[in-house]
Amino acid sequence: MRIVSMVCCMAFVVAACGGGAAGTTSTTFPVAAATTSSTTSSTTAPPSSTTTSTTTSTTTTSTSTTTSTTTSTTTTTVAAGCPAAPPIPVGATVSATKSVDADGDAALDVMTTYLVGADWRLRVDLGAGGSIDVVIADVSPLTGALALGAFDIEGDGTGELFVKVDGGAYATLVALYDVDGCGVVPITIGGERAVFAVGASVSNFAGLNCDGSLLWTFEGTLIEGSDGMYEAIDIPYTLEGHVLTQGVGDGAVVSAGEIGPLLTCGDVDQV
Ligand SMILES: [Ca+2]
Ligand SMILES: [Ca+2]
Repeated sequence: MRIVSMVCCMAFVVAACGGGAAGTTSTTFPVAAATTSSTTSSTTAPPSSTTTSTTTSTTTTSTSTTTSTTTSTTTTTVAAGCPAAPPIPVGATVSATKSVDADGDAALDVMTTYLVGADWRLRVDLGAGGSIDVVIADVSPLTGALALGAFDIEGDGTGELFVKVDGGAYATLVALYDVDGCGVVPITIGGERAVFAVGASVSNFAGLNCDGSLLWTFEGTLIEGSDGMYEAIDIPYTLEGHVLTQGVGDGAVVSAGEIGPLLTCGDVDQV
């Protein structure tokens, strides 16, 4: 019975990223080698021709080494991240900021939801450099959008992004997103954006659990005349790429005391 007792002890290991430039120390060696070689040969050659050839050789070698080092450093920087998006506009309203690893490179990224004009936007500033900034479709103007955090649902190393996008009388609606290259895409079920209810009232409850390989929804309805018992069902979903596929559910009758936390996916915020 997964509803009651799912306690995920997830070791969310974020490796420290030791940044460091490589390949710069070799710059001086070709120059030194060329100079030494030229000097040696000039010792045995006639003085007049030695002076001319040594000068030419040293100048040529030095120019060539400098050019090649500069080109290599520039290429590495571009390949490591994504293009920089424009900064969050002055006057925008930031609703939440979370540290996540959305692209799975072990460098922490910053996930932000904010309102500018009439648009709620989701922004990811990547630890490797660059940023992604997209409009979130179908956000309730009553609740706005709220970044809740990220969890690696299927265990492939990338964190899926949890965002509150709507809310009703007892439940909050949570949508899921994936970083895909230098973009962010909604996770879908049956071709539609995946949105899940999380919340509880006296007569109903609904929530989400993650176990490191599957996403589980659970929900229950009070059985009338049962003295506080609920008819409940758990449903597993597998995530492949950006698509969730529903598995076979499992029903049970539970008491109110047996209902666990309503959102248990690592350190993703309760709603
Ligand atoms: Ca990252
Ligand atoms: Ca993942």
